[in-house]
Amino acid sequence: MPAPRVAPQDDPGSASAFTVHTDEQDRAPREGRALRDRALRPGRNQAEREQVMTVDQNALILHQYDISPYSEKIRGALGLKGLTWWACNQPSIMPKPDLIALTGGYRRIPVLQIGGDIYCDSELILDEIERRFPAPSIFACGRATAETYRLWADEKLFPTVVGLLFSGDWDVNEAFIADRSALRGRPFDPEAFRAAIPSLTDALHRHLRLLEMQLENGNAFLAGEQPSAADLQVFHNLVFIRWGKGRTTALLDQHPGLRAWEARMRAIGHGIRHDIGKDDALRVAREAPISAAVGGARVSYQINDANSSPIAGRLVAEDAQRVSILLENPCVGTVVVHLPATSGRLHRLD
Ligand SMILES: N[C@@H](CCC(=O)N[C@@H](CS)C(=O)NCC(=O)O)C(=O)O
Repeated sequence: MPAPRVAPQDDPGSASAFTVHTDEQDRAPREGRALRDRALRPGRNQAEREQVMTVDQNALILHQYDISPYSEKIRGALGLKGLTWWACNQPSIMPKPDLIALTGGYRRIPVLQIGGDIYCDSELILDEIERRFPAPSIFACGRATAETYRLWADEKLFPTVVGLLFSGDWDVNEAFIADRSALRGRPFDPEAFRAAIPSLTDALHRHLRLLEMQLENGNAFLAGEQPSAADLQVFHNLVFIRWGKGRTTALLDQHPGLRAWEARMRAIGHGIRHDIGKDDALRVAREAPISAAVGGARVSYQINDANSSPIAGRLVAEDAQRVSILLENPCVGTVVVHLPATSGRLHRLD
């Protein structure tokens, strides 16, 4: 595993001054806006948010968008650890030239940038945040418990929520449908979701009932008295439901046993959020010191998504969890992209 890049804190050349700005085009639904507002520290106002902030090579820059459930998972982890971070808003559909410049081809959200290290995928991001900021641990629940919740949430709960929301409980346009169809390699079809509403509704109630039962033992959180990755793996799905137009929220509200847990999760917040523009995030990458040795084997990594282009560069490190590839391009200089080992295939070109 490559050592994290740590720029000397007292090196003035490693810091850049940026104006912190908010996303003026507020397209998030009302609940999304409320969620984002909760990310602000109590007492902070627009004027304070627009003050000139210093973003250095150690800054946590989360490439995200506000109504992205997987970004919400990471925002919760940042909150749980009480971290300060910068949100760099990216488009929710292709093209995403600035993100692709950083990742070499990975187009999903969230992506965490720390200087010139680029971490793709929420699981890899959780691991890296835990490694760099071990206390309080988000894995007090145990890694196996966290992974079990992740598998269940990603494979059962999330597809059910997507089906219900995109059956007409969320505004989508043709461009979004075309983008998600290309990503999946099969039609993203609101009509098919509509036809499945009865079975999706049954499934959602079953899933939510399981969560209620888990909380019936009196624990404040899913795996005990402390919030952990088990909660983070699930909670963003309920937040996603509440961003919808109301029909799926009405189903969620039939499970009052979840309300107190939702309130406890919301109270964790998102840490201390600032905003950073895309050009400034790219500049942070360009100015970052290069920590990995240049000159590993030439490789390309093909992400499993249907329409992703191969990520080509030099292999820096590889283990069961991640593949790290050194990339070079004029927009970002030299960066190391860390990809989940199980989300694609590595090809050696030499
Ligand atoms: N396995 C990925 C899934 C991430 C994901 O699918 N994110 C959604 C947004 S919440 C996405 O990227 N959708 C396509 C897009 O935004 O371009 C992770 O855990 O990070």
